[in-house]
Amino acid sequence: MSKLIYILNGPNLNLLGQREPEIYGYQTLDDLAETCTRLAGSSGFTVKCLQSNLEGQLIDWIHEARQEATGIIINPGAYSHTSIAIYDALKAFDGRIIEVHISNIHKRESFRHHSYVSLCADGVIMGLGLLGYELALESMDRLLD
Ligand code: CA2
Repeated sequence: MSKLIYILNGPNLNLLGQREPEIYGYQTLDDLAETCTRLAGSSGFTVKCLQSNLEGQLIDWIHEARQEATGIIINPGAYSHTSIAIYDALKAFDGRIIEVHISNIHKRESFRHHSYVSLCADGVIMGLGLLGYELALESMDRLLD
């Protein structure tokens, strides 16, 4: 059976490629989904790429992943820094979790330096742009071997 990985993106990441390219680059969320789907296919994975601006929706998908997925790659956006609810939901997930940030959150404002999600992630990749998601998928492949 093919391993299913959820790739979850949080608030404002639907704007990728439309604003602030100096921080977030020129690629869109659709480009990202296409790259991840292709990369996953060559490793024998299936990916489900989802984005929401709503905290509750992200939590519902994490609960859904408990039944369906072997791993979660998540960029919780600004909820990384605020959401104990997303942290609690991820703690109830038994598979592997990799947190991705497009920017290096430690090089930015101090309110971005702490992430609740990092407390339950197996690994954190940041500052490498959208390449971070590709590296997360490769790492997931190795972690789930
Ligand atoms: O670096 C990251 O990936 C972040 O998770 C992005 C979040 C930010 O709040 C985190 O501190 C770090 C913001 C996402 C906003 O995405 C945009 C993309 C394009 C244009 C405008 C916003």
